[in-house]
Amino acid sequence: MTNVLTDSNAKPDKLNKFERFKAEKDGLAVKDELERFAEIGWEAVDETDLTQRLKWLGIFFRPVTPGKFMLRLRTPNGIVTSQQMQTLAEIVQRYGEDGNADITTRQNLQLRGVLLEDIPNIFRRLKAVGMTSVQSGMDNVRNITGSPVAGLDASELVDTRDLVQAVQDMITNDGEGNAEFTNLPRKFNIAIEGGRDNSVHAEINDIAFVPAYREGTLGFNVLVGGFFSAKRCEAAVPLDAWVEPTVDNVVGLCRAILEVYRDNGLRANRQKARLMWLIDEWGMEAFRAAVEKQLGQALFTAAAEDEIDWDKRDHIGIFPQQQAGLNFIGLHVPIGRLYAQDMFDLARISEVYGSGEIRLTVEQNAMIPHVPDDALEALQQEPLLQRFTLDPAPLTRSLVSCTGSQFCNFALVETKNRALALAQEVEAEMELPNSVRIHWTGCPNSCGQPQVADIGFIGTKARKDGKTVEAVDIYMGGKVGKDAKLGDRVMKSIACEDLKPVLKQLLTEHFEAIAK
Ligand code: SRM
Ligand code: SF4
Repeated sequence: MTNVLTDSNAKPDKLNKFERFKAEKDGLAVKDELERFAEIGWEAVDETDLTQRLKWLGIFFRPVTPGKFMLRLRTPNGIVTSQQMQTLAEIVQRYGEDGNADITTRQNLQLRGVLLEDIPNIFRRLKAVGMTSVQSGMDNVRNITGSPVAGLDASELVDTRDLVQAVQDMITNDGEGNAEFTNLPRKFNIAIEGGRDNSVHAEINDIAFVPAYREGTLGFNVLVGGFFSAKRCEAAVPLDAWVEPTVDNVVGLCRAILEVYRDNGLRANRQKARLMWLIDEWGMEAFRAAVEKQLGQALFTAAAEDEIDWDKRDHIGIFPQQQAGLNFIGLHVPIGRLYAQDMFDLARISEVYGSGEIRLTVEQNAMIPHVPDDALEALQQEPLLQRFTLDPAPLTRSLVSCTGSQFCNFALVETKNRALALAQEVEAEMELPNSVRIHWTGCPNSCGQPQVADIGFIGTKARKDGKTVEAVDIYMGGKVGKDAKLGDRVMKSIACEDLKPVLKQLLTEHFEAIAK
């Protein structure tokens, strides 16, 4: 059943404005109007279609750069072929200085500078290379993350690639758009981890599958309800369920949970519409029972322990694969920003040295898999690897940043450029024995995941010398990998212009940094 609002909060007079415009016209409906929009130009498009419904197709109007749109793709499990990367490079190249792409914290790509008049042609080109941007924004399931070394890592437990693709295909109707799941109460995140190091940050997803043995059989324990929002951040909690790692089981459970959420999720207050709020209201037992009912069968109870027992790896550098003689190469992409030439180079390098495949990570980096031992030396001489290095300095190495004020109208501060400049300045002045994971996010929406970082910065505003200045709240204590834990706020409203000495002190006190 589609778009049925059954919760007590969903009486028409109580619906929030997003629910009202969705009820008037489904977001996906703009798919049939793209040619017309392209003809009339963005200024003439109905405001709700322009600023909201187009996001159902991944097309984001940017108030900061009106007329230059952001296009958010879907890259299931963070896998992109060289042909796809080449096509994306050609698309952004057309936009000159406005054109670029960001690797996102969901192992995904967003293109910048896109003109609405070009969208029909861009969509034809994406389809020709097997890509889609459908349902990547607003009240939809976002890019589904999976282990970035799936099928490569000798120590992997489950290869997540087919599972992630199958879940995406179910949700998006093979990329064509699926009206069954285009009116969720809010955004929704799914992650499938196949390794021991929790490389997808399972705990911050609405549904997470983590490897676990039950009575000697390998499968997944299932966590639900993890999310970040401006008002509340929660790690996912056990559903007390275990599934076999097959497409039918994983897709079936995702479908059942999504249907329960779609039909019962809270729709009155948009700040309380994520899955965890429904779980809170019902209690886990009732939620689990509803999922079982929707599934039409009982769930296995969870395995006592999961198999996440390693520290998180960042996959930067050269690593032997499970296939003898082959390696995966993790490139550090500073703050995840790619320009057209970088994308052409990645496509070419992956073909010349690898198998024509590129992987993306939630740390906003790229990987080239399937590089034979005897190609390693030549690959390391490539000019791109002088910038996307295999051995970055300890702060830039683990730096993650959301979009910030350059393109995002929610932003309270500039993030990406500032993050990189500060990390490089501090690295020039201090010795650090280990990499320190610093995450920047431009506002409390937390797209840059500051709560999972060793040191997280959340953009805010502060008063200094009678003026309003860009500032950050500082979070610390985020732990990733085994026993993942969210960090807490340790300082408030530090003006960005005063941040360097504060960061240096934190690095000295907590991370054994010493002055050079
Ligand atoms: Fe996000 C909204 C960027 C990952 C929580 N996020 C936005 C928007 C769409 C706001 C807007 O319209 O401008 C940002 C687009 C800016 C732009 O032009 O790029 C935006 N979010 C991003 C990205 C690009 C950050 C990045 O630089 O990597 C990430 C895209 C992921 C993707 O490929 O789909 C991104 N956002 C996240 C994450 C991290 C994650 O998923 O692991 C979170 C926290 C986890 C979560 O959702 O539970 C996140 N974004 C939000 C929220 C707060 C959600 C909430 O429940 O309140 C918003 C605001 C909203 O939805 O109302 C938001
Ligand atoms: Fe924009 Fe805020 Fe998300 Fe950064 S955290 S991308 S500033 S919404």
